[in-house]
Amino acid sequence: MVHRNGAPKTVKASPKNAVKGNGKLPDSRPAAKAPPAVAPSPTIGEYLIQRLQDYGVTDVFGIPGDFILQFYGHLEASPLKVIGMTREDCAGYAADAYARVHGLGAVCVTYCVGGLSLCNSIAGAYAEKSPVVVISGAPGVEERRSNPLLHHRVRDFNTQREVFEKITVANASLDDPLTAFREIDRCLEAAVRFKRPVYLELPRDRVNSRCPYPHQPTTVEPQSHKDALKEALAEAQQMIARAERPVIIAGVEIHRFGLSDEVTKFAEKTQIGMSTMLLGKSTVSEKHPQFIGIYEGAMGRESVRKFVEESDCIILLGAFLTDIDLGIYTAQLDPGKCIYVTSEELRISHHHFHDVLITDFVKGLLKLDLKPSTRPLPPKPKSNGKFVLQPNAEITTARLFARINELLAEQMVVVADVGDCLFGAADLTIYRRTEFLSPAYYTSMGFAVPASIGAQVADPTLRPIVLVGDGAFQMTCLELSTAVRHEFNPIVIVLNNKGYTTERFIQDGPFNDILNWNYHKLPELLGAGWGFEVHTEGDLDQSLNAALAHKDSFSLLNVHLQPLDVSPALKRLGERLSKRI
Ligand SMILES: Cc1ncc(C[n+]2csc(CCOP(=O)(O)OP(=O)(O)O)c2C)c(N)n1
Ligand SMILES: [Mg+2]
Repeated sequence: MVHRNGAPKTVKASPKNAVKGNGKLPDSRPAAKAPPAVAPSPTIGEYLIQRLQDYGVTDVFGIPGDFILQFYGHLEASPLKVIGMTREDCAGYAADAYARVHGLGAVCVTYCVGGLSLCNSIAGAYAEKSPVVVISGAPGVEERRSNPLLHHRVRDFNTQREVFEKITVANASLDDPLTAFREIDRCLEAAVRFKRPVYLELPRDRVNSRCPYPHQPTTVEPQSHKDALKEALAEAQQMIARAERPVIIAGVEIHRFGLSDEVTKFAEKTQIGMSTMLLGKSTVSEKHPQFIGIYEGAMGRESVRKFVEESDCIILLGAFLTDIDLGIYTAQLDPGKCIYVTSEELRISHHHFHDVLITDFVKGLLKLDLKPSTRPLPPKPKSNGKFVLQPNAEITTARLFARINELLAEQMVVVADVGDCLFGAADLTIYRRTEFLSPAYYTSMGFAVPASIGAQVADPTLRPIVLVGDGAFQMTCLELSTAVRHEFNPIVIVLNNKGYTTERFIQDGPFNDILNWNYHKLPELLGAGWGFEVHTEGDLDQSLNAALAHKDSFSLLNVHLQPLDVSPALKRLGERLSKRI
């Protein structure tokens, strides 16, 4: 999958937004030289669309409403494609997935009823570092004058913006043409630089306001402090050279900043084994000979856990140490033995460095003069051999994942929702880089189905394999309507364990029960798609083969599982936790 780290293709003003001359009309008197033709300065709406394109955005997700309709008109007339969704939160998940695949995503909604419904998915994008541009309509500046009770208003006209202030890295109200153009530049740059969402509010009477002065897009290239970078690399070199048992852990930011090649080359050059964390799963190829497996504390494979925790130099690159990643706090990592770099922090043992960019540090590591490590890699997991089908056996979670592992191929992206499907998915082997999408830290149920739409919009050659629990599926499954409209063909596997099994695992009660739907009948409602009901391994095999063959629409497998049957990963966690208590 292509990862673009979101750098703008060009920052030059295009003919559409070119601002030439002083804005005065040419004079009709004969002159020695004809004055240059004056192109009208761009409107705020036009400029925003142009800048999104400069950053490589080709599609915008959302739902219109009267406060954003004018801008939708501009979008329609532009090369950007609008992908209409059934709900704004789904549009947010789709834009988030698009951003993860493509480098920058955008979602466009109406005021408050649309915007506030986006909050949860944008909070997730913030937490998991996915750069999404939120564009919301708003009442016109002129119509706010006498403080009227315009529809959709909550408290005052700034309420929605104040809410988004907390869940975005930059925000602006494009209410003044004097500042709006610079504000657009500032916010888009912040999204790409910090890999977090930004919020732009566009009052409906400002969409067609023109720039009153010649505006050139601005970009500021952040730079590392040279001496700090040099010292940090020198210290890292010493620590790695001294280490007898080094290990690399690549995290999600390695994907977001487009550094997977550098990390892989660093591992190859130094012969150090590399691992990832769940949120960064498939940041480096899981087929690479030096890939040792996912590190997830007590939830992961024992050999990987030992290899990492017995290390005297843990090189954590772009990894956030979340509780899910650390196997619900069961991991033991001594900070004194870590080289820890993210876009927000650089710590080598207990020394903290400031003003060092992750990109410069990782590229710098690659240039260090280091002897190859002689530490033997942990043994690869024993393969259970080829999946031998037992056609009449009742399907179990473990066997379901074993069969899915066989199915995975290039050009597939695994999109996992929250619940046991996420834990089970950790054990899948993802062929190429960054072909695993999931909300593995924020863990908001309902992500997977809409995210699969975003992934396929970003790269139509990818076929999504969506792994989703019955509970999460009930939250956002109707977004398959959008898949039908665009002839997308995700293979959606519903782990129907009749309720909230992950929650049952912690504390059971009737609150974990849900209605058992005929999930496989959804194609009837939507007028397209293929539905399959799966009770046995034979059913599973047949329906997966049929789903692979049906490339014209989505396929949905309703896989019946026992309510207390869980994945091997969740079982491991349970067993190890119980040993410690
Ligand atoms: C939006 C949201 N609401 C509630 C939760 C709390 N929660 C975590 S897992 C879970 C159950 C998930 O059920 P299901 O999708 O059926 O997956 P299962 O646990 O059965 O594998 C719940 C309710 C959540 N993570 N996200
Ligand atoms: Mg369930």
